[in-house]
Amino acid sequence: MPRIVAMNGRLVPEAEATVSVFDHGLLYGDGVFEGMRAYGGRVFRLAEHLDRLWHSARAIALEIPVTKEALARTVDETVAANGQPDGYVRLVVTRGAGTLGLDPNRTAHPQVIVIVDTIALYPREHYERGLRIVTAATQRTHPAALSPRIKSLNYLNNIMAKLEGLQAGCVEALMLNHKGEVAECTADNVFAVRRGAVVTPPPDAGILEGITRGAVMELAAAAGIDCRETTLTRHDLYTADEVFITGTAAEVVPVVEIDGRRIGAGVPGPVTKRLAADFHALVRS
Ligand code: PXG
Repeated sequence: MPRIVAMNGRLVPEAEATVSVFDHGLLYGDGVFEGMRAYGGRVFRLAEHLDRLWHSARAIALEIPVTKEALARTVDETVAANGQPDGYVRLVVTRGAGTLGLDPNRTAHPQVIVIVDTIALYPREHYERGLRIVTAATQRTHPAALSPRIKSLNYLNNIMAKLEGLQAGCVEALMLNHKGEVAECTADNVFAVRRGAVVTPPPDAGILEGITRGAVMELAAAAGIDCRETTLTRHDLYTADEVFITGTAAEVVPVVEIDGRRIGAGVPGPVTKRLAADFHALVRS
């Protein structure tokens, strides 16, 4: 069955879901996106994803030509049309087609696209045994160059780090900021557990404020686990009792080795397991 894609609110077969080669989303990565998940036909924290999409757009002075309410309805319609109650949902807003120069004022008609697809999950063993990751030499983009808080269509910074991870036989890579502090992974946020407390870098470390990250921080608080944003170095991760990463696609994944150092006991720890279980319960509630 061909996928159904929403192009500017209109549901069309994927073959008809096309954009112009003059679209600045293609030419310059000029646009924003969201990656979301549907569980049982409902998108997890849709309102938060829409808020983040609008903030990303605001930051690049892109006016999204629909209301949040209308886009939320289109998302629901697209999920339903694909008969995919548990799937991946991608929202994309491009700057629209224009001239071959950078000037965003010489573009028109931002394209608002909703794609529903199956979700590419990590193998089960990653959750059961934990991930090995490495630190990428590629630094996370300096916030003064391009804020990592913007989920823009230009993901080359993350892809450069992802390539390094893959070259080392890892599915994720740790990224440090321009100060050498822990920022995040290429498509996931990072947490450490030390002496029973959960810590994670603050937004000004140069990270995307993950929706999963926010949910896990709430779950920790609800479970009576101390959870704080704090600056972290690689040393803090190497010497942590537990490390885990969070993201829409990954959910909560234990990390048991970083740069060849075993983390804690080298197996998924109790706090990680508790928060992963609580997260599963939350998304399916
Ligand atoms: N950091 C970065 C740089 C991300 O891109 C996260 C953290 C986690 O945020 P959420 O809101 O998902 O908890 C992301 C999320 C994909 C894909 O297609 C990427 C993300 C999310 C979903 C799918 O690879 N990135």
